[in-house]
Amino acid sequence: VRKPTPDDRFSFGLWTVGWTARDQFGEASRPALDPWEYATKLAELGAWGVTFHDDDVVPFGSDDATRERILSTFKKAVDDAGLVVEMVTTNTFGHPVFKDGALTSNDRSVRRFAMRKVLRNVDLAAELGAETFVMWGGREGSEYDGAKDVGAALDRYREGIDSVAAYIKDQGYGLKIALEPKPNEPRGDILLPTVGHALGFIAQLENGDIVGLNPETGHEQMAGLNYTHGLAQALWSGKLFHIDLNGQRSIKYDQDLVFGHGDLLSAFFTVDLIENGFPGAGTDGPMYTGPRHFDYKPSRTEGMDGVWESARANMEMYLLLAQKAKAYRADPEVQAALEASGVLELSQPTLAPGETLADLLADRSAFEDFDADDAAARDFGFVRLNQLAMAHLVG
Ligand code: 3MF
Ligand code: MG
Ligand code: MG
Ligand code: MG
Repeated sequence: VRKPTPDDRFSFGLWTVGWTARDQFGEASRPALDPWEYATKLAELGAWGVTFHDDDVVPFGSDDATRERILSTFKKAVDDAGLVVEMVTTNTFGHPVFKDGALTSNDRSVRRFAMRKVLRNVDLAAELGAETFVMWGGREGSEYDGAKDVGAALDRYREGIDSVAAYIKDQGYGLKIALEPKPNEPRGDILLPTVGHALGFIAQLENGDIVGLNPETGHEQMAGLNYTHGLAQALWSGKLFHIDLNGQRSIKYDQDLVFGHGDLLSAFFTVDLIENGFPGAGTDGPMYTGPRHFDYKPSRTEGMDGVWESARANMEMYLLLAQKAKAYRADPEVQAALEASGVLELSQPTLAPGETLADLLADRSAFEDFDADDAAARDFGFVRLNQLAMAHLVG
């Protein structure tokens, strides 16, 4: 497969390659480089963009002068490397002050501090020309059902997100907010655990027009859900603003494997959706137009060579799958199988153009004379269709 280029719009969180592999059970297994060193190396590998949490670049609690100095070094390195900062996010989970949450902490002073930390970072995102402001509420949640008034927490979450969105509008920034759902880890239960919960929440916002989603592969899969379906519903809702691609193998801790190194078949259909759109609508239908962003962790077993190799692997996996998904859609046998299986028929409205419910009620062929047993005898041919996908994938 060809080498990635900036036209592919691959981007990486600095915290991905920058993870020194300290975990719950052990110390770091790799050195920490300066943030700009990661950025420069990612550009060499063919990435187009980088993303970061405030604290990934400027250590928590730095004074203003230090912050300015670090940020100007960072900006220069990013510019020199020809990289785009497409997304900025705020760390509202690392410092112990956020141990019971940020925007939904039971402690009001913490909520006010969190709001200030986020707003300051919105200014930075706008200054750097980012398009998306991701908000992952990692500590918004609880371990004990009695420890959180979920109704009040959702009120405060709504207050927080609506305030940030209002600020973006008031300042005239061209930013959109993307909420990132996750079911658990680090909290026992995190608020807005899945794409569906987050979509329901966004519908309750006053400034929900600039609030959408940043679904992560592994997060949906940790909830036992189908990531591609989650992306599809977000896309259908006009809310797929950003994506965190990675790999997860079943319901367990957040593995953050290389994209495609988890559920490969699911990754194939993820890329098929992103690159080719809904089968019945194709590129005329809703399309994801944002960056191909990776949020993964180089495994703790890897040294720095392995870090760069794993970064490269994410992009290679995506390009390989994109190539295969294109061939899959272009294959006449696949098109015939899609036709035969009714996948394309599903795009046809159930009522005919101009047909009213009264017409349907009067249509005896739809009910009174409908032969349910005959219709039940249909063979949808989904297994054959899936086997064609498999053959393209592994062939
Ligand atoms: C945790 C995550 C986060 C978010 C990030 C927001 C540290 O599981 O996925 O990464 O992606 O905070 O962009
Ligand atoms: Mg993850
Ligand atoms: Mg994650
Ligand atoms: Mg993520």
